[in-house]
Amino acid sequence: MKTMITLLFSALCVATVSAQTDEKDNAMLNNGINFLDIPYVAHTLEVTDGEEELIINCDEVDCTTFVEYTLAMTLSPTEDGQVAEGDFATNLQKIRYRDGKINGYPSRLHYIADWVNNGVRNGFLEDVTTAYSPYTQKVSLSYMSSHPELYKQLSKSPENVAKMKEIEKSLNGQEFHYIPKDKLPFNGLPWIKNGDIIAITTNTPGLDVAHMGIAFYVNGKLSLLHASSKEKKVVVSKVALGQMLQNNDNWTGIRVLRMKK
Ligand code: 2YP
Repeated sequence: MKTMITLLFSALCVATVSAQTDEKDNAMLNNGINFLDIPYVAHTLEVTDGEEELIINCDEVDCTTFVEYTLAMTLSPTEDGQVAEGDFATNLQKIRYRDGKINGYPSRLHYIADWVNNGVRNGFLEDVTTAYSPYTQKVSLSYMSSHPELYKQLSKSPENVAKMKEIEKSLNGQEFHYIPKDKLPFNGLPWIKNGDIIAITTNTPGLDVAHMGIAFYVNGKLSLLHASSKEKKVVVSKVALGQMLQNNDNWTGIRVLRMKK
């Protein structure tokens, strides 16, 4: 399979890690903070009409690509705190594609349940929720195969829809641990750390996760550093993550994932 790499490298993808928080050692958070005010743009991975390829565009992000670029940067440090460009692309491909192999649109990890399984399987993510929260949800995915019109590569390819159906089927029935929204204090929990990846679970039929971001304690409040579709850029939430969940009837809780070196 041709695995062309389209590098829309912007300086940001390889920006140095500037310690902007009191957590000098928290590279995930520091790298994420470098994205503040970067515009929120949807569908930046759907810009090519041909074969699926690795797109790198750190100048326009959505909630998922923001987390992916931040994670890829943090997995690719050089000794002097720079980001190694080659490693960045390699690690991004490992994060975004099943077992790091690009093989058409369905090989991209569209559902976060699949994206988390892949990170755990390949040793660069751990699901810390499992150890600390007894609450579980069963995966029941059908959103993409039942809304092909919302996805360019599905609306014109019954073959891709069929492949997405198989992927949904392979994931369905799996259980994951989460924190229900009414169990998440606004000042957070001792085991949720700055820089942790937050996946917000949803009751939208056929979907597991509706939004993603990075944990950031601000004045003792667990806030969310995220690419906001409302504010059209990367921001630190003004309200606590717990309040964000209360404000959205379709949001049911959170999964907490942590980068593993
Ligand atoms: C993902 O949506 C897409 C991927 O196809 C895409 O829509 C799905 C099931 N997957 O490669 C990826 C990057 O663009 O985005 C995300 C979307 O959140 C958006 C981007 C956001 O809040 O900014 C992930 O799935 C994370 O939460 C859900 C959400 N999708 C929907 O709510 C349909």
